[in-house]
This record gives sequence, C-alpha cells and structure tokens, in this order.
Amino acid sequence: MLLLGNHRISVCIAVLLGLGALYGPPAHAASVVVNTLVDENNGTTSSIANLIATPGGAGISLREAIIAANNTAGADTITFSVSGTINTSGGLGALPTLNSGNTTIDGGGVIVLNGSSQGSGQGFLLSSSSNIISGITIIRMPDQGINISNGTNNLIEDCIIGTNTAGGGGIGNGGNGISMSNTATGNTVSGCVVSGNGASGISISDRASTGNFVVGCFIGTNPAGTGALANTVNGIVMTNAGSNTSGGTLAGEGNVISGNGQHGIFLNNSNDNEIYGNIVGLAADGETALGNAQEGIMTFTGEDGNIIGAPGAGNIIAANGSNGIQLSPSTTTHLVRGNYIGTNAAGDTGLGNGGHGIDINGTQHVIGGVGAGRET
Ligand SMILES: [Ca+2]
Ligand SMILES: [Ca+2]
Repeated sequence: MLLLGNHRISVCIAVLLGLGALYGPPAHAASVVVNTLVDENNGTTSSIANLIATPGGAGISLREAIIAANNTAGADTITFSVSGTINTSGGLGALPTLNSGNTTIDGGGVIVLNGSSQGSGQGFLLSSSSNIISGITIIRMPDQGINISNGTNNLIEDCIIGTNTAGGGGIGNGGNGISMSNTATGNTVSGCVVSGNGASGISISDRASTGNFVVGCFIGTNPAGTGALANTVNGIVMTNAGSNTSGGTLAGEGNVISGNGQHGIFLNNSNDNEIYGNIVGLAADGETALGNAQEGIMTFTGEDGNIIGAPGAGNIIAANGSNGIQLSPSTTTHLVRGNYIGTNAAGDTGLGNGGHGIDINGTQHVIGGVGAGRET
C-alpha cells in the first residue's frame, strides 16, 4: 500500500510537471537552459515557455533561447547544461540581436562561440538595456566579438574575446573585440580578456556614447597576463567619445593594457575621459616589459579635460615603444597626476618607454601638482 501511495504521488507530480510544461512559468523572470551545442532554429520560440515545451531538433539552442527571451516579457536568464563550442551556422547568420533588454546569458566559463562559418557580423549584438553577457569565449567572428549599439547599462563580465582560456593565438575576431557606439551609455566591461582581435580591443565611439566603464580587464595579453597577444591596433580606442572611464580608483579596477599593435589607449577627439589604476606596457606582475608598440596613452587631437591618474590611483606606464604619454598639439586642459612612468609598479626599477615619459604639446595641461600623491 505504501508503494502504491508513493506511486500515486509520483503520478500526481508528473501530471503537475506536465501542466507546468503546457502552461509554462510566469511571463516574468523566466529561465531557459540551453541543452545542445548545435546552432539551430526549429523550436517554438514565441516565448520561453513555448520553447521549453517544443524545443525541436537537437534541443534548445542558444539561438532559439535568445529569440524566445526577446519574445518573453520581462527579465530572462539563459544558462547551459552543456559545455564546449557552439559553431554559429553559416546558413543562419549571426545570432539574433538582444533587442528587448534584461536578458542574462551566463556561459559559466565553459561555452565558446566560434564564428568561423558565420559569414558576416558579430558574436553578440546588444541594442537594448540591462543585458548581461557572462563567462563566454568568443572567437573567429567576422566582425566584432560583442557590439553594443544604442544599448545602455549592459554588463559584459568574465568573457574571453579573441583568444581562449589557453591563450591561443590566430583565433581572434576580425573587428574590434568589443565595440560601443550609437548612444551606448552606462555600459560596463569587467574582468574580461580582450586580445588577439583584428582591430582594437575595445572601441568606444560617438559623442553620445558616455559613462561607460572598462575595469579589471586584460587587453592585449594572454589570460594569465604574462605574455603579449596583441590586438592589431589599439588596446582601448575612444573616438569622439567623452566621459568614459578606463580602470578605477578601487583595488582590482585597473586594467592591464599591454602588448598591442599600436597604442595602449588612444583618445581621438574625446573629452573628459578618466584613466586610473591601469598597467600600460607591462605584464600583470607590474615588472615584466610587455610594451604597446607605440604610445602608452595617446591623446590625439581636439580634446580637453582628460584625466590620466589621480593620487592613489595612478597608472603604471612603461616599456612602450614610443612615448609613455603624448599630449598632442591641439589638446588642452588634460590632467596628469600620480602615475609611474618608465618604471615598474614598485617604482624601483627602470623600464623606460622608447620616447619621452610625457611628450607635452597643446595648452593648459596640468602635470603633477601640489599635495601628496600628485607627483608623476
Ligand atoms: Ca531546437
Ligand atoms: Ca525578455
């Protein structure tokens, strides 16, 4: 009798589960688990509930999960029960744009997106707000690894863009590792490795792309921060983009920006950006030369008010091929304080830049200052 009772309970649970699949979870805060590495689009993607009920083909693919999340009101979370490489299909093109906002995709550090058969486009395109891309490796995309276009308050965290956990070379994305443009505001890139890409590591462009943060990343090095894995052009480039922050004043917020093909950080007609606590031109140990091929930090033209370092949050700018910092002729009112230029992180060993420590042109710049920690 006891056994029969348990059996009845099991049947009841099975019926309830069946009803759950039929009617689905609530429309808000839905979750879906990707359970195949196959890139396919054959499930019912009108909502996450419908996709779970009718996944089609090999199961629930990442592509199907994104479409269903876009079609489901409210915040959604996409996780994975599989690990390995998803080869985005040439026939299906790039993955769908994240266009409804509040979608979290968490690869858990075990998912690789490989775009070598994709034909065109980027890994992820975010054109909405408050999405999170976490723990995903993105390689061999024809264009950017991740493109945030007209998206706000998105978070890209703990991703590897342009190489893999082993630090493999020759597998970068064709364009920038991560691009932010077209009124991309308030986005954060945190704890990522962005190396080996065909253009720059991270690009922020246009006047309305403001208030973005790049913190705790390795840009132009292997994941261990011990060797160069150059982005072909710059580590970080800002073009006509203002009020963005590279690094920060708190522990762990600084980036390692080293080993890139041109400049570590290139500011082009970009105002009021802040650059704190980064290592520019050395390995993550702060001791080993790993210079960017040209300037460590280049302020190029038509700019004012960029801040490079602060008391207690200076940058280590050493071993770069040309000047440590160049302040170019048409720039004005830059503030350079509290940095170590041409030394190791401890400031006790010379690791000179190939040109000047600071090549000062333009007008009304402030270098150093009165008060502890402002010397450069
Ligand atoms: Ca399917
Ligand atoms: Ca949604």
